[in-house]
Amino acid sequence: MMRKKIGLRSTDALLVVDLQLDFFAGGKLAVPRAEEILPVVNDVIDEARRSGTQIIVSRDWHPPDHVSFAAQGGEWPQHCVRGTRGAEFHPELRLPPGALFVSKAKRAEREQYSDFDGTSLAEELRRRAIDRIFIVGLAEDFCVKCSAIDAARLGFETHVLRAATRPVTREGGERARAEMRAAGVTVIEPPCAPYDI
Ligand code: VGL
Ligand code: ZN
Repeated sequence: MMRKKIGLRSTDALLVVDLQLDFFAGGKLAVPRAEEILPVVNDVIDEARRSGTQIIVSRDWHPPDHVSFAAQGGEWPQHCVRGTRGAEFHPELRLPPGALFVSKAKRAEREQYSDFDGTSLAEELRRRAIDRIFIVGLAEDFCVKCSAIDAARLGFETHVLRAATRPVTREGGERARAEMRAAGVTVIEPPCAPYDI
C-alpha cells in the first residue's frame, strides 16, 4: 500500500517504541491488532532513512522480578524479560543501521513507561539539534503515551502516528489520545482511508 509521506526532515527523530515479540499475538502481553502496524512502521522507517531522520528504537527490558509483574504485586504478566525470546524485536521490523537504542525499565524496583524517564535520550536529541519527534509503536496507552507527553514537556514538537500504534484497550487508547492532546501532542490520524482502528 502506498502511504502519504509525513514530510520528515533531518532535524526530526522517529521514535519506534517497544516492537518486541511479547507485545504481539502469542506473546505474554499481546496488544490487540499489533501486527497491523508493522508495514506502516516499516514505511515510516523507509521515509526516515531517505530523509536523514535520526531513528531511535526503544525496548522494554525487565529483570525477571520487575515490580510491574503480577508475582511482585504489579499489574502485568511477566513480559519482556531481558535476554528472553519475548524481549526480542519482531522479526518483520526493518531495523535500520544507524539507529540509537534505548532500553528501559531495567531496574526491578521501578516502572518506566517513558523512553525519557531515567535515560539520556533528551540530551542525545538536543545534541543532534532535533526539534520534532514522531512516535510509533506499542502500546498507545502506556509507553507511547508516556514518551509522547514527556517529549512535549521537554520542549520537542511531538507527533504520534495513530496508524502506527495500538492500545492495550480501546478505552485506554481514547483516554491516551485525550491526555496526549491536552499535553500539546499532535495525534496524526491515519493518512489513508479506509483505516479501521
Ligand atoms: C508497556 C505495559 C507494560 C509498553 C510496557 O511498552 O507500552 N506496556 N510494559
Ligand atoms: Zn513492561
